[in-house]
Amino acid sequence: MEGQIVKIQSNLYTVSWKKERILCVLRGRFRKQKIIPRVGDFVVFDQEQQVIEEILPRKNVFERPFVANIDLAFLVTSLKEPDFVPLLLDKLLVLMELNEVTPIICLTKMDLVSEEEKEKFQNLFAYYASIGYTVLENTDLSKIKQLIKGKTCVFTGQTGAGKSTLLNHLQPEWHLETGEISKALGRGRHTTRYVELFSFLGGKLLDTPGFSSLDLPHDIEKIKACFPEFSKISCPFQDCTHTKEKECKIKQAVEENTILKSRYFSYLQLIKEEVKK
Ligand SMILES: Nc1nc2c(ncn2[C@@H]2O[C@H](COP(=O)(O)OP(=O)(O)O)[C@@H](O)[C@H]2O)c(=O)[nH]1
Ligand SMILES: [Mg+2]
Ligand SMILES: [Zn+2]
Repeated sequence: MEGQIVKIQSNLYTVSWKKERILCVLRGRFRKQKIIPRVGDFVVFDQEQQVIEEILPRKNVFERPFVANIDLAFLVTSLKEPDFVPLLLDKLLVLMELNEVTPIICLTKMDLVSEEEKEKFQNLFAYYASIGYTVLENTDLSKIKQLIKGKTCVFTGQTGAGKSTLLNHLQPEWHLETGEISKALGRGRHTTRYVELFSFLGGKLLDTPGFSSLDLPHDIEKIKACFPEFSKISCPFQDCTHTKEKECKIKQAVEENTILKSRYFSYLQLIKEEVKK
């Protein structure tokens, strides 16, 4: 049988298979192979003996949270309260791009934005759409539900961005706490809770407050490759860092507003942090 690990508690592994959850242990040979099973791992298991026999190849792994095989990440992005921070979004996009996770930009609090700002945001996110990202609003519930089916998903974003509110709209019986007070409680709880995948609208949902930037790429070439708009413009220099080089076509595109300035700024921040390491 093939299933997916949805929960790990000391040496007990909960494997999800069809609609069942089967509590398993590991066979001894895993310890020799030095494979540490993670939540999200697809495994071959023996249903009768309740033993995991093999871990199947992974699509991706993250260190914090310690999980594998994430397909979709809903980047819950608030426009107001808290204000939109382009760098935060761009960092998450790079992280997902690098790990072959499909990011879905999910905007919240559009209703708090003035008409004038709304136009600004619409232009801004039209840019993200033009470079290949899916952009939705938290009111697009049916689209979000369609995307989730059959996928291992994560909802991530700043505290207060509206993650719990959105999850409650998607799955009203969950009654997740929202707002100021629950935030403080939530944080405390998360530090002690196990990572777990929940069955969710025909997919799986990872319950985690966020990703660590420890998982960001460790070289400039890799970061460059995570900015899809760069690949559309051929810079004359093969290993151009798009920073100090004269006649760099990327810098020129930023000047001409073909590349969004905030995106370029995020790129600079990311490579600067890389150089410091
Ligand atoms: N006006 C408005 N408020 C929202 C929206 N989404 C969430 N909120 C509010 O923002 C606050 C924080 O939301 P919550 O879901 O707890 O955020 P979380 O920390 O990301 O889980 C709550 O008071 C919600 O009612 C939205 O689209 N518009
Ligand atoms: Mg919450
Ligand atoms: Zn360049």
